[in-house]
Amino acid sequence: MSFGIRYLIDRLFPTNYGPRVLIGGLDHSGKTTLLYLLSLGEIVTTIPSIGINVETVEVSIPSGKKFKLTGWDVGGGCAGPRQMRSMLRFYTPFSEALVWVVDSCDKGRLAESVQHLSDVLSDIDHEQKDSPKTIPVLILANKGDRSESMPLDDVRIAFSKAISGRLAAVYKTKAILDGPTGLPEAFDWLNIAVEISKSNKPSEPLTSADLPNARSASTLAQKLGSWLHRLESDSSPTDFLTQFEAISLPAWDHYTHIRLAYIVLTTYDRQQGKDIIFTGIERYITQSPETKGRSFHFTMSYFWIQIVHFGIRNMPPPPDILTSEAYHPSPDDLARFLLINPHVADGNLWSDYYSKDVLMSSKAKAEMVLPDKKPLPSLVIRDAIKSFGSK
Ligand SMILES: Nc1nc2c(ncn2[C@@H]2O[C@H](COP(=O)(O)OP(=O)(O)OP(=O)(O)O)[C@@H](O)[C@H]2O)c(=O)[nH]1
Ligand SMILES: [Mg+2]
Repeated sequence: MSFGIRYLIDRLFPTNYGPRVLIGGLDHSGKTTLLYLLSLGEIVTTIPSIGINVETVEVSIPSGKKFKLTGWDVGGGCAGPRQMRSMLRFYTPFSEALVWVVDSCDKGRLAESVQHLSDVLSDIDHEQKDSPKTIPVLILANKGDRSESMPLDDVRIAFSKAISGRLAAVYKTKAILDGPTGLPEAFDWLNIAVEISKSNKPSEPLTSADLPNARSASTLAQKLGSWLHRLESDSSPTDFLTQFEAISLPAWDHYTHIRLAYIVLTTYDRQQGKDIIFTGIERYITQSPETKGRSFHFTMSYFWIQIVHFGIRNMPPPPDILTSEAYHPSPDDLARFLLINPHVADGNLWSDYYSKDVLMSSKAKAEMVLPDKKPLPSLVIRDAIKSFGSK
């Protein structure tokens, strides 16, 4: 079986549920809050997003219509701007629009936000150098409810050069419940802009050859692409577990560890899954000739189990499933998991949480040691949504 990433994304996130809209912007600008305000009509308590929050939402626009879209909120908090830029670059060819969220109260970071958007747009131009620049860009000057927010014109002026010559607009928004949010007007514009841009889009579907190439793409985007390709021809989850049991997996690398954690944690509950992974990895390392010289690392294994566990919890149900309660990602859903949690392909993700000295200590190898840089995630946004019980 061979198919391009475009085909995969079209299958897993079909556009008959509305255009795919990427939501970017600096950390803490309000991307996740806005996405869930559109999705639930509620203000949820957010945490800095690690991966990507994907929700299909319907925005009531002033023309009386509903604009249905799938929002891809690319977290800027934990992965950092460099990763976010690479992720936006990876997903843009499959998206119909870019929403850029700005904290209009943070004058000190306005120039950074402008620079970051300019970088993202120049990446997009580079990726699409043979086709017109048609992706609409909606800039949301967010947090407009606060008295210290900058006037809309200041934000417009700051971004004017970055968006010059593009299909772009700047709107003021606020994630508040008592009063207008500015979102219907902003998305009314986006709805029209997407229609306009469609008429200019190349109609040829992209193939795997359209993936960012090895030289130009950043490491994380490259890895994600290569993992998705590898998965196409990989064994079934059942065969994979049999090979794991028989100490005969074709490789013992980061991809294999993540696939193992994903398959086991979607097959068994977390506690049972954790025990199976711990015991299995220790046995594998002791018995396999491929893992000679390696030793079992307790904290590292625990760290990845946690990250995969949270990634699974953060997976939205496919749009044709109405209640999130009924959705349990299956062991076959790894491609979907990876597209929403690309950060798991970053083998150095642990360094956001642990210093090298702490993680590589003999204590951390032998037993669970807590992170010294920042705590492991303890809640994902979808847990908060479930607590609303409104979906
Ligand atoms: N007053 C006010 N606060 C807001 C608004 N939008 C978001 N916030 C707050 O800003 C903080 C950050 O919001 P998030 O939605 O988590 O920001 P984010 O852009 O998703 O951040 P990362 O996931 O780190 O990239 C939260 O405390 C929100 O409650 C707004 O319009 N007004
Ligand atoms: Mg977020």
